[in-house]
Amino acid sequence: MRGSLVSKCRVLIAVVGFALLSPLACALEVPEGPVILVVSGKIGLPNVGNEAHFDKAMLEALGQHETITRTPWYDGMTRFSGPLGRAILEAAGAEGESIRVVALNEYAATIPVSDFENYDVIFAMQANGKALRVRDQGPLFVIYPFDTHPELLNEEIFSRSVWQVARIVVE
Ligand SMILES: Nc1nc2c(c(=O)[nH]1)N[C@H]1C(S)=C(S)[C@@H](COP(=O)(O)O)O[C@H]1N2
Ligand SMILES: [Mo]
Repeated sequence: MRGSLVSKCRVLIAVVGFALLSPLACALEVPEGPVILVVSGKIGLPNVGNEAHFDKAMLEALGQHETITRTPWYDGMTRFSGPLGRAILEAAGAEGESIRVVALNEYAATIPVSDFENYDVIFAMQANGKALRVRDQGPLFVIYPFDTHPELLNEEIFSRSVWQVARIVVE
């Protein structure tokens, strides 16, 4: 079982009690299933070459955050779930100020890392309990909490709402 990769590594650090070992102990495990998301650029915790690769189970292990909101792309209230952007960045050891989020069709948007600190922005894997397939704008869709933060309802944030996300480059 994968369980929580982060908590396992925390326990190991606590037992070993040796801060120098922590980067080693926290390294991401290698994906077993199809790779859904590749994080590259300024990262400190790569698992495949100098990139951090995530399969579905690894993204699920980061914790699933629920955002219930209206969006310009779905009818009415929709319940999205997926890992928080900041959980992904933390797991990859991201060290940059902004990220370039690239879609399967090569559409890309730059998102300041501060968005992930100021808001619970998720990389949604599900909508209303159903996995987002590529034909439903999956496998990952950047979802901001629009209903609880109406200041997000603007064209700049819409342009950061990338669907069919495949890659993140930390800049
Ligand atoms: N993958 C992907 N995500 C994307 C886009 C795109 O072309 N491809 N367009 C962006 C832009 S510029 C906006 S304003 C919003 C809304 O796009 P829509 O009005 O075509 O639905 O989605 C964003 N996310
Ligand atoms: Mo746009």
